[in-house]
Amino acid sequence: MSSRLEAALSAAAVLILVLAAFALPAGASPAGPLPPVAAGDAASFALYGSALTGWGFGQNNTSNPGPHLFVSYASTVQLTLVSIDPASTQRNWFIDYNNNSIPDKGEPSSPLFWAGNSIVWNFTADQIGTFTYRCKIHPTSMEGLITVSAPTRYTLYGSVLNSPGWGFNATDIRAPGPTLVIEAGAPINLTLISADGVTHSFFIDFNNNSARDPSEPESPDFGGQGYPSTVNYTLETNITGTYAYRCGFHPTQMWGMIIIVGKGTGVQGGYPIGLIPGIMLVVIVGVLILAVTYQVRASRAARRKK
Ligand SMILES: [Cu+2]
Repeated sequence: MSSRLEAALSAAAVLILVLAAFALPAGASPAGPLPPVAAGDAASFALYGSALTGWGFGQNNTSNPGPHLFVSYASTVQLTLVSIDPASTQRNWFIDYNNNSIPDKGEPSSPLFWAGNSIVWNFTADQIGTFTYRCKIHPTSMEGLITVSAPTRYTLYGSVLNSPGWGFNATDIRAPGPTLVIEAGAPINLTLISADGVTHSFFIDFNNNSARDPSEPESPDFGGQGYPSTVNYTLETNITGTYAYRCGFHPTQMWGMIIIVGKGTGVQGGYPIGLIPGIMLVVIVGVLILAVTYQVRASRAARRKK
């Protein structure tokens, strides 16, 4: 390999590394399903199903599409599923995250039920967004919408003594603390409690420099002398992505991750390529094309010399 090509390739590698380092801490979109968070609310619905008339909350008010269901992310949803058609025909209820009309791995899907065999079945709402629910046997004549929203309130206990970190309760404080999932542009009620009597604060470290910057949302101080041990803080941001949250006083000991999803965009079928990874992709492909062109020209020139 010629030394000029080597130099070009190492410059390209350095450029890619710099771009990667710049892109990853801030704004990188998480891939795949969201991580587990502590279960929040519970919701329960009785759904009556018919292959002829669709879904409904009662056996005399079914329709297709059926009723729009609203639940919270990470909540346990209990469905009582009742078939109102003749006994022989079987029904199922599933959330069609990728909208391909069949239950896939990772999509909540109930056991079969039929007239005389109603079931009570639980699932965890583990994707944020609005999706179609269906019967797998009658995917188009028995469907409806379900909206899974991010939580709008969290209670967080913070401590730097003993086991430093954050937790949803005083006996489970750790670092990293629990992953929070919130929706951009929505006010989030945070109840922040000092579990060790020391002064703490909560902020989102958008640029991941472990310091609270003026542009980063931060709660009032809580705990310690002169401060309330509990504060209620309304967090609101329009910035989406995955970031660290930290204590302003103990940023490296007390931290966790927060995922801020776009309003109403959901995460159906995974995340789109973000702006920064997209730019990186274009740069990488461009550099590869340049390197190949250079190599071809260099080898042609070498052949001509011979
Ligand atoms: Cu602290």
